[in-house]
Amino acid sequence: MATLIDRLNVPLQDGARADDSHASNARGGAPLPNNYAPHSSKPAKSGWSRTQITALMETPFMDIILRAQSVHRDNFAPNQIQMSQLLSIKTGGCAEDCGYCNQSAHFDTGLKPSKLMDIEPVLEAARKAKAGGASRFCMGAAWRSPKDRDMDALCDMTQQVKNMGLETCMTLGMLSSEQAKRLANSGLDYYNHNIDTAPEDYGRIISTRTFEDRLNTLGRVRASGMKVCCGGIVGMGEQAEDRIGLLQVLANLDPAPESVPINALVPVAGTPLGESEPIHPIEFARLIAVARILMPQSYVRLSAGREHMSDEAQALCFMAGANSIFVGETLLTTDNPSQNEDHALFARLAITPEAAPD
Ligand code: SAM
Ligand code: DTB
Ligand code: SF4
Repeated sequence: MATLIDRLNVPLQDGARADDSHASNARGGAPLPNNYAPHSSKPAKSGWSRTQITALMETPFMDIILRAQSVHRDNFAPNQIQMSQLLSIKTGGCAEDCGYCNQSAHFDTGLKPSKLMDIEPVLEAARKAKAGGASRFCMGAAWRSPKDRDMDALCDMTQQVKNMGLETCMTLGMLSSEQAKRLANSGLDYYNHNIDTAPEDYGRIISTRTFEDRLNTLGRVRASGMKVCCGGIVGMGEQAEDRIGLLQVLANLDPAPESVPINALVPVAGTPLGESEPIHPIEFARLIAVARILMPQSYVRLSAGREHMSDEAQALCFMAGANSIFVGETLLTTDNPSQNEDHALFARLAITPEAAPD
């Protein structure tokens, strides 16, 4: 049986260096057109060592941002951002005790729990999301794992949202292989399942499941043929080494997740982590830059936390290679910038939303 470290694909020796030579190939000249080929043909690299990632995290800020922007331009249209919209299809009352989450039944946050939504209001929300410019619709449920009795409704939602011409994503907790296959067959493009923090830090945040539980579901999602959306949260009182550990696991998943949400904790009163020291915007942009360099072909999403970020901080994250955001006034249960604010920011930066793939 493979050990956890085998399955993480983490090299045990720092000598096994990934070839990242293309990353320092800075582009000069005119800005690239927005129809620039979205993905470079170069294979994604993995096998990043802790020493390498630490060196990137300690690189002077201007140097790391320039390098990340260069990697970004080698792989993506530089002035396009993918827009995803979330909907909480089942809110609160969750059996897990994730210390950051206001939807856990373990903490008193005043959130009103509700059961799984009927299909029609979900489709209505998806129509609005599409009209607002989102190309992906992400449905989230506050579950440890879905019940088999809910699978028909979830597959039906997926199929009908997909038929609207939107990319589909769900985040429902742990999945069995059978559940993953059913969702894949119904047209689910992405499954979101975050590892949240470094393996060494996991027990501080969550006690009701293990890091390995998370990796097992990610393996089942990958085996089902769906694309993997997997990231983490910072600003939870973690150490600098934990941020490195988080990035190392993400970058060494083989293949790397197609979508990597980097969340700044949205602190909620009543949760154990609600009083955590927020991450400094410069440190957040640095983390995005290193994620971009480690996972050149992945969409890196500037996820939760934009509500409390200045336009300048968000622009810095885009400069660092973030090329996806959540749009709409609500994430799952907490506030996100309004459509007007995002339109104004995009106009100021001459950024355009990326269209859904055909
Ligand atoms: N219950 C499922 C699960 O945990 O996978 C799906 C829903 S859960 C809310 C989805 C993700 O949202 C979590 O994995 C976590 O990374 C993120 N999240 C939850 N609360 C957050 C918060 N207050 N701030 C930032 N991210 C948060
Ligand atoms: C992800 O990484 N962030 C999103 C999505 N995946 C599911 C969720 C953010 C939740 C923020 C807290 C809330 O709104 O409830
Ligand atoms: Fe439940 Fe997901 Fe919140 Fe954890 S993050 S308490 S699993 S809804």
